[in-house]
Amino acid sequence: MALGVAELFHGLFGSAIPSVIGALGQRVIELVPGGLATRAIETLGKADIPLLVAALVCGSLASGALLATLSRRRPVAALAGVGALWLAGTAAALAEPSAAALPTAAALLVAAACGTWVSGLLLRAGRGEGRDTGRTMPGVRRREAGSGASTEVGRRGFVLLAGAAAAAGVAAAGAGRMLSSREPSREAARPLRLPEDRPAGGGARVHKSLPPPPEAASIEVRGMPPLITPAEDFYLIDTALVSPRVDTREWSLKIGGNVENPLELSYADLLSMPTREADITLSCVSNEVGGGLVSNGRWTGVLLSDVLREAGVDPRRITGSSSQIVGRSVDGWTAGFRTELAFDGREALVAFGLNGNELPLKHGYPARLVVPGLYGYVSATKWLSEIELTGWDFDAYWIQRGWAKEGPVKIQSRIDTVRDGETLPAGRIPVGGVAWAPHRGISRVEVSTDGGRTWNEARLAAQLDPDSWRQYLYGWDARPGRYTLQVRATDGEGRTQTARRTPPHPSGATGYHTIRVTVV
Ligand SMILES: Nc1nc2c(c(=O)[nH]1)N[C@H]1C(S)=C(S)[C@@H](COP(=O)(O)O)O[C@H]1N2
Ligand SMILES: [Mo]
Repeated sequence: MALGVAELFHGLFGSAIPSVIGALGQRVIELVPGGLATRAIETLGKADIPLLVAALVCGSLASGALLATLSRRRPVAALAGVGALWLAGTAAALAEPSAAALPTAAALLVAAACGTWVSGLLLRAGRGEGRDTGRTMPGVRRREAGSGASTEVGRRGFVLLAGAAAAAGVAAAGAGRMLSSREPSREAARPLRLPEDRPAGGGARVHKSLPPPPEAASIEVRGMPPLITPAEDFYLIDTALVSPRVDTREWSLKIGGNVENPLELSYADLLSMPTREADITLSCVSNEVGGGLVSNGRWTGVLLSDVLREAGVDPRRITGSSSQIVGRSVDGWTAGFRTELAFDGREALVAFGLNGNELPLKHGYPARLVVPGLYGYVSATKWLSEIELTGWDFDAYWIQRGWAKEGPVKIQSRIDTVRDGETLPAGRIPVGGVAWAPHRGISRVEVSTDGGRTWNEARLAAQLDPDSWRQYLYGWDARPGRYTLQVRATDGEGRTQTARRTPPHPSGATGYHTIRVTVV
């Protein structure tokens, strides 16, 4: 009941009164050691957050039950326990940057009071006070002298009351969730088409949009991932239990720290700058060899170097105290990389669009950073609120948790058209997939069908962009038997993937994607 009422308050008043479960979850995510957190992300995948929420709800219910049990003997201690729960919930909620202290504390007090009141009712019903005989609930001995009435009435009454209380609590929580998912920017949940490309406000707006990818850049074969990943299939990694909801009328992007001319751009300001589209493959450092934490997007945005120049950053005058670009999100997450990378010619973007639409909420609406060639954890700040130039000694979120300070994407390749453990009919088997070395491009992909003893040249699709992944295909004439398939790629600078297997921590996995198949 208390949780339900708390959720209802959150729904009614928005982020000023944060969701307690959400806030508790967020604190757990922050407090667990980095290694454990990433292990959880890797093993649980997208189930990690639902599981965390379920665990917190169960934990809360269990502590409620314990306190109710305690209250029959030691009501004062039980009340103190309720106070402690209230304090913990309030502390967790107040750690949310958006929380308003007094309303949050008061709302949670009301929630705790509701829960306590309902518990009191249930306990009295459970004892069957003043009505029935010795035993109303299994194991619960009534205090009053027996009157000989039916025990069933007490038990049924208790079950009814408990059911009603549970239903009311769930209804309150449900109403709260419904209310909070409506606000404030509905369109962000389902991204809109970006405005058509036209000069804004009479000014000469320069927009470089891309033609559709050439057909030669795609190989049509079953199991091949699309060249441009649809937004709804784009991999998803972040520490936000609930994606921050940003109202673009209130949002701004600050560019500060050690810059000549600190700036604050509104959403309209950002969109009125020269924009461009760029095809950039984004990948997560936690991706295992052969894993799915990599996608290719067609991003729309403003060059990060343009934004920095506006703020008076001169690439020839980068000093120790401006050697790192730190992106900070509305919810306080950070990522940082070397300032010179924004000026070395790569299309590092302050992106506000993905595949022709606004950024989806989960992928950073209204704006995020995308830097070709860098893993997301050092660069790709979603829900971007601030870009700060600072010294190299500042450690961003995942660096504090033990991941490598610099995160260049390691060259990787993956077999997609054939799966590990598959049984295939003899004949021509298309072995294909994607290879990526963002910003360096892919110059060669080879496939082995004998566990790496011999290698066969794969056919490459046209390179869409050196920042994008590249599709390959090898037509394998397979005879019956058991085979170990491997793939390896060479980047645009002639460097071939290493066979040495290393785990994702601390700087990205290496080794060849290896699968076993049976041909019959
Ligand atoms: N605000 C914020 N931005 C973030 C993260 C985050 O936790 N919070 N995670 C980063 C990581 S580790 C990766 S791999 C990419 C993933 O971006 P995507 O979810 O859009 O695929 O976002 C990056 N940006
Ligand atoms: Mo990541």
